[in-house]
Amino acid sequence: MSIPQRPALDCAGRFLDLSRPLVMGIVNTTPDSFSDGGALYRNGALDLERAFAHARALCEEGAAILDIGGESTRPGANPVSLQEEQDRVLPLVERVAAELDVVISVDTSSAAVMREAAALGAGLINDVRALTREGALEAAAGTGLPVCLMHMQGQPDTMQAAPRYADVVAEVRSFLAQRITACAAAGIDRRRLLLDPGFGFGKSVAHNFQLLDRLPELALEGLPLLVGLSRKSLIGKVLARDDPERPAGDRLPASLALAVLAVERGAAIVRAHDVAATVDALAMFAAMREWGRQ
Ligand code: YH5
Repeated sequence: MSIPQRPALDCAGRFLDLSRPLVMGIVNTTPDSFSDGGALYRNGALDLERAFAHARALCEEGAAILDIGGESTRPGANPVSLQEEQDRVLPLVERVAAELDVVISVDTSSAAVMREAAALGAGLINDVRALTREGALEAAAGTGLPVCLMHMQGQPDTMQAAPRYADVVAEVRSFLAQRITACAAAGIDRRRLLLDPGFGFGKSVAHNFQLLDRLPELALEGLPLLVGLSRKSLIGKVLARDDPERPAGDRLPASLALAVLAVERGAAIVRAHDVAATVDALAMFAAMREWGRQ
């Protein structure tokens, strides 16, 4: 039996074949980043050379997409000014577009950053606020780029305080459905959309695992799913339950397990810090799909 083929996703002239799971490598340019912890900074300023070297390394490890972001959205993070976000993100987008053969995703909620990054060569918009900020729908529509719509309950500074849902899967589905409708009204073709449940964004451990287990229900209208589970707090919480001594930094094996569980449930793109290891893990899934069922 043949599986219906999805047409490749046009990311500003570079095409993503979503018939096999792809890895989106994280390039975080914020100084307070949880895991890449300001490693791209020197004397308090973003070092463009270091950031570019990191981007190039992730490409060489097999990332199909690089997600470049300048706003910290981890739990408890403080808001960033537009100027600061532009200064962090735009020079790196320009440099990567000029020198690397990769789709650039810009991780932003700002209409101005969307427009400017697209003009410099970005191929995808990744908005954790699903184009709800002022002008974002219009800006994203104008770029012609694909857009990842993510669910979040609350705002980053307070979202993990007391996440509450009657039915987390139903609520995430209903939010995403509403954003698909808003995109359609703004002239964004459905075929340009990716959906993301937003693991860790206003969710308890139980909420996150319900969403993961029932991931297939989130693929509204058959749209491709993107997931971000790499190194997130839910891993630290689950592991701490079995072993309180376990250092929080040691999250790679668990991140790989979650990546495989997600693609097995239909995720098309996995957002990850550890690109080489994630590519290897997902290659086993692809091999099973290729050779397993004859
Ligand atoms: C996502 O899931 N996540 S930024 C806290 C951590 C580790 C990692 C406490 N942007 C997503 O990666 N975009 C982020 O440890 C995202 N989906 C999409 N589409 C948060 C992050 C992180 C937070």
